[in-house]
Amino acid sequence: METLGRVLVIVPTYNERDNLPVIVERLRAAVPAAHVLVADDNSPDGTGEVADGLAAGDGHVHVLHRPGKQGLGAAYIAGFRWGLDEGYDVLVEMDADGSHQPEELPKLLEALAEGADLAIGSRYVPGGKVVNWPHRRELLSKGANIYTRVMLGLPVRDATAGFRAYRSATLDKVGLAGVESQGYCFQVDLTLRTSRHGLRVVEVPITFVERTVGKSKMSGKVMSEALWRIGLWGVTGLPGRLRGRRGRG
Ligand SMILES: Nc1nc2c(ncn2[C@@H]2O[C@H](COP(=O)(O)OP(=O)(O)O)[C@@H](O)[C@H]2O)c(=O)[nH]1
Ligand SMILES: [Mg+2]
Repeated sequence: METLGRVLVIVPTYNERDNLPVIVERLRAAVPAAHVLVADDNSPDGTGEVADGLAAGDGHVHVLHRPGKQGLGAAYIAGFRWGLDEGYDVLVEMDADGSHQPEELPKLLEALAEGADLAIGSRYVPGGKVVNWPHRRELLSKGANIYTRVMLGLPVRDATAGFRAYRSATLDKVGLAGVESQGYCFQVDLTLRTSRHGLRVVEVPITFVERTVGKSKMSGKVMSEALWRIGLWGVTGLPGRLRGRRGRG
C-alpha cells in the first residue's frame, strides 16, 4: 500500500454555524494529519466567522470566503483549486452537517492507497446505508441514481454521493476548467469525467446519517439543473456509447 501524502478535506458551508465546530472536531480526532478547508458562501448566519475562529485556534484549519451563494459545485471547484495550488496530494469532499461521518474517512483513504483514483463513499453498494431519511428524500436520491445510470451508463451505484476522496493527480488529469455544474449534479459531472478518462473509481460502503441540526439546501433549482444537465450529457455522449457497444459486439 502506498503512502498518500498530504490530505485536505474540503467542507462547503451555507448556514452551518452550529454544525461546523462539531464536524471539524470529529474530523481532527478521526484523521489528525488531515487539513480542513471550509468553503463558505458568505453565510448569513455567520458560519464564516465561526470558521475563522476555528482557523485561529488550529493551524490545520483554513477558510475560503466566497462572496455569496453560488452553489455546491462552484464552492468545490474553488476549494479544489485552492488545494491544488497549495500542493495537497489528496482532496476530500465532506458535508458539514454530520451526514458524512469523519470516522469513515480512513476507509476512503485506504481505497486510494490501494490504487483507486477516486474513492466514493457509497450508500448503494452492499454494506452502505442511509439513516433517518424521509421516504420522499430516499426516493429522490434513488431515482436520481437510476436516471443517471440510464442516461450515462456509468458503472457506479451512487454517482450523486458527496463523501469522496480524489487523488490530486485525478483532478489534474480530468481538468476543472470546463466544469459548469453549479449545484449537486457537480458530483455526477466529476464522476463521469473521471470514468471517461479511464481512471479507477471505487465505491466504499458508508452509512449516511441525515442531519439533525439546520436545514437542507436541496431545492427545485438544484433538481432541475441536475435533470437537464444529466440529460444533455446522456444525449451528447450517446453516439460514443453506441459505437463502444457495437465495437464490443
Ligand atoms: N458553500 C456552499 N455550500 C453549500 C451550498 N449548498 C449546500 N452547501 C453545503 O453542502 C453540504 C450539503 O448540503 P445539504 O443542504 O446538507 O444537502 P443534502 O444533504 O442533500 O440535504 C452542506 O455542508 C451545505 O452547507 C452552496 O451553495 N454553497
Ligand atoms: Mg445534508
